[in-house]
Amino acid sequence: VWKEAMRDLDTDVSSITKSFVNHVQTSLARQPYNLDNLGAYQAAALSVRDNLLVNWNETSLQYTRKAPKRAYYLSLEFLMGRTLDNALLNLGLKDKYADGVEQLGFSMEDILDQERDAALGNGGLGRLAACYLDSSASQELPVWGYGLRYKYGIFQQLISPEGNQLEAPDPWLDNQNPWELPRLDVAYQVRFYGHADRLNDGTPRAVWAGGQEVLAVAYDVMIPGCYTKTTNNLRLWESKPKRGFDLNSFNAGNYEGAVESSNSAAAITSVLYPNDHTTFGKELRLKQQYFWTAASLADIIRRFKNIGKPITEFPDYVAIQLNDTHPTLAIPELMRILIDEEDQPWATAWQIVTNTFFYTNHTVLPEALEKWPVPLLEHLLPRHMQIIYDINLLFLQSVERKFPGDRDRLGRMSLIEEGFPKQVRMAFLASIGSRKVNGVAELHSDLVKTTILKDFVEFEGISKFGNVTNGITPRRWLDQCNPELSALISRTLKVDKAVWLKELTRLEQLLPFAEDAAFRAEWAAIKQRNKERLAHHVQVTLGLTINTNAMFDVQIKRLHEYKRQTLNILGVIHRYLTLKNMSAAEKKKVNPRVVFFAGKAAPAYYIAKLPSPPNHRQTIRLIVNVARVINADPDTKDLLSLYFLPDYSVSLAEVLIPASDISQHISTAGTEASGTSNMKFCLNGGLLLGTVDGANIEIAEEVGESNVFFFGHLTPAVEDLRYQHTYHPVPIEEKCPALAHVLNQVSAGLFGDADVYEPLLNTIRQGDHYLLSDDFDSYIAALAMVDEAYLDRTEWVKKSIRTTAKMGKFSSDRAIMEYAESYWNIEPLSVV
Ligand code: 26W
Repeated sequence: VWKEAMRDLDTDVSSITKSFVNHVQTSLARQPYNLDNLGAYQAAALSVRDNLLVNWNETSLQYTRKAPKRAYYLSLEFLMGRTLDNALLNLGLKDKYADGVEQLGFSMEDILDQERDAALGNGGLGRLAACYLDSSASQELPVWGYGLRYKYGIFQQLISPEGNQLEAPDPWLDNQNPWELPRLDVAYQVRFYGHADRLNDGTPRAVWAGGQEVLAVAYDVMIPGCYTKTTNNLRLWESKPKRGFDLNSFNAGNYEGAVESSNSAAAITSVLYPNDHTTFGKELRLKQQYFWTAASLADIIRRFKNIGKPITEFPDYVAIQLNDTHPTLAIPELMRILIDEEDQPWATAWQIVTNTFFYTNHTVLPEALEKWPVPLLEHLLPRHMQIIYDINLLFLQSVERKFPGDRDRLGRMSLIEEGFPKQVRMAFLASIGSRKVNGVAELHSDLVKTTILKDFVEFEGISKFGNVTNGITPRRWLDQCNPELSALISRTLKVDKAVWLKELTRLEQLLPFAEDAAFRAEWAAIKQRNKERLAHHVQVTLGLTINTNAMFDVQIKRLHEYKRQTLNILGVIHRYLTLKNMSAAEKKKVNPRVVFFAGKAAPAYYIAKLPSPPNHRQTIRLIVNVARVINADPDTKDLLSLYFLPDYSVSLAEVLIPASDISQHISTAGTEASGTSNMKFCLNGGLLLGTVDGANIEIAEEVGESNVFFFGHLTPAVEDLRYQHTYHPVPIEEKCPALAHVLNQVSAGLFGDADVYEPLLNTIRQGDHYLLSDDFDSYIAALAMVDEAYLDRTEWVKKSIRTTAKMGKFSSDRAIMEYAESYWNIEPLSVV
């Protein structure tokens, strides 16, 4: 009876409508006649979820039966975006569902638009984790993600009329989340505070007791692979008080106190920290990190123990990837479990640990390198602090043996940084506790090896340190966001998308079609329709009318000084001033340009607590006010307009990226570890204007330098230039008159609010850490080359086609297979 009842779900259109209506009537308890789009979305999602669950169960069963080595991706951020469209496409059911809902009187597009983004991440690091989950499932790899189920994701950004960023909470769970399964039966206790007492019985054991215990409860999110049954799991932890409230206080009549403790437990997973590239040192953030790593490890160990192998074989069955240093506490936590609970000798435990973990670094910016104050760690996690001290002692002894008497080196390499207070250097702990360490693009990995981890390379040998260039999933970032281009590619390659979406280097076969005029016309027409789709979106959401005959020039990413949105806006002002001085005849030769910005800046309440608050909030304000002036100027507005689109998100990126002619990736050389949106634009046939930085370099290697627009100083020059700025400053009027003129116009109040911008402008006039004054002239020259190239539209479209054709390398399938083969040593497992 079971067998008969358990056959796969039916996926013909009539079964789909039946399942939809069934969910409307039962799961949602609603009447078909008053069902709105939101209800329809929920019913469609629940129906699709039924399909995912069947595959998800089957996948889990296979993993349990075959007990392959598995990998776990620990990330404090998963920037998933919307799920319904992606799930439909990966299941190959989009057309049928579109048919089904239409028969019921709904439009697929409207239904998809009801979904809120799952925005449990800040930017690049979180979206990379989401792409890697998609690729793991699509490549049939036994990989699970572990993260936190934040009640509030990244804040919603509003822009006030004056151009100030305002932040509002992101209550993404308010409408219920059909994509998660609460697993109230999967729960672990996590301890904080208390005291740790060494047993001193000849073993390294200690007992950690007292303090506060919090419950971690699992929520599972299904991760469907593309055209495969494999459906992996993303397990997110929610914090809960161990008891509903504190019984002692309750009995003593202290009702408020009783609820307070329950609030403090729930607070752990209440909100995603909106910090990107800046450490904050907040106790609650450290609590999040430990809560999540402890629950994840407990879960992984429990699963391993079910196989019935001795604990020494742990690394033969488990690989754990640390996504940046955020989960580094997993290293002392696994040591604690092995020593205090499994009674292993120190050396055995350390052997297991250093064969289990892998660490990816995502940035070399000093302000982003995590350090935790020793007193805070001692208070919150006393046993872990002991273990970190022990690791450090043994480690420094081995350094001393290799480099006798080199005290400077010991100081540099110590896990503990001297100072008031002392701090634990998490990147060092992650490095020595891992089997391998990698950066995320060739240049960045070289910088990791020659700067922040130089001493560690000298000590442990170069072979431990590698590179895995980032990738993006072509499912979301081409097939889903640009369906017309996807269809054109399938028609042209004469192969189903199921094939090329999983073997992206096949795009190379598009190259000869760059010479085919009919193909170029189709290619260009699709870009044009994507521009109109974006214009329509902006019209509907913001009430603004955009000139779709213009070149679309896009910079979308977190606001940060090193990403140099300021360089871009100053370039726009330069263009505006140049246009203002042009004769009517000269203007005739100019191609119209629309410049788009989007991105969130770190919130004010958070910035205010930093030692030297960065100015990117002023950059937003400048962009908005420049837009106000330029877009209203009858002399220029047909040739240049500017938009700051509020509340950048994965979903907004899906509309912006396919519409771009040129996108900007203009970080100071050596500062952007990789960048991944650069890959997304190029995959969609947008050309790249950028510095010789991060993955831009490898993109140019693939597509050819003639198809990208490079400018600016190179990484080796940066240090010297900064030295010049500090010790031999040259007034900006002398060094870069064009830039000086632009700055002076802003200071003079051309865009209002003159004094508001002074601090921002002064960072360029004095110090200029990110070298805007060094790169401005070559930036303007590169922009002119873009203009020039765009005038020859045939050649431009050829470049666009060639760019897409050569993007195969940047599929996250390639990247995840590199991790699987060269790092984790895991293999694909087919679920049939
Ligand atoms: C603790 C404060 C903090 C928070 C987040 C420091 C650093 C981070 C992240 C590691 C920042 C980040 O997202 N880095 C980006 O990672 C992407 C994926 O590898 C790269 O493509 C980007 O270049 C890099 O900036």
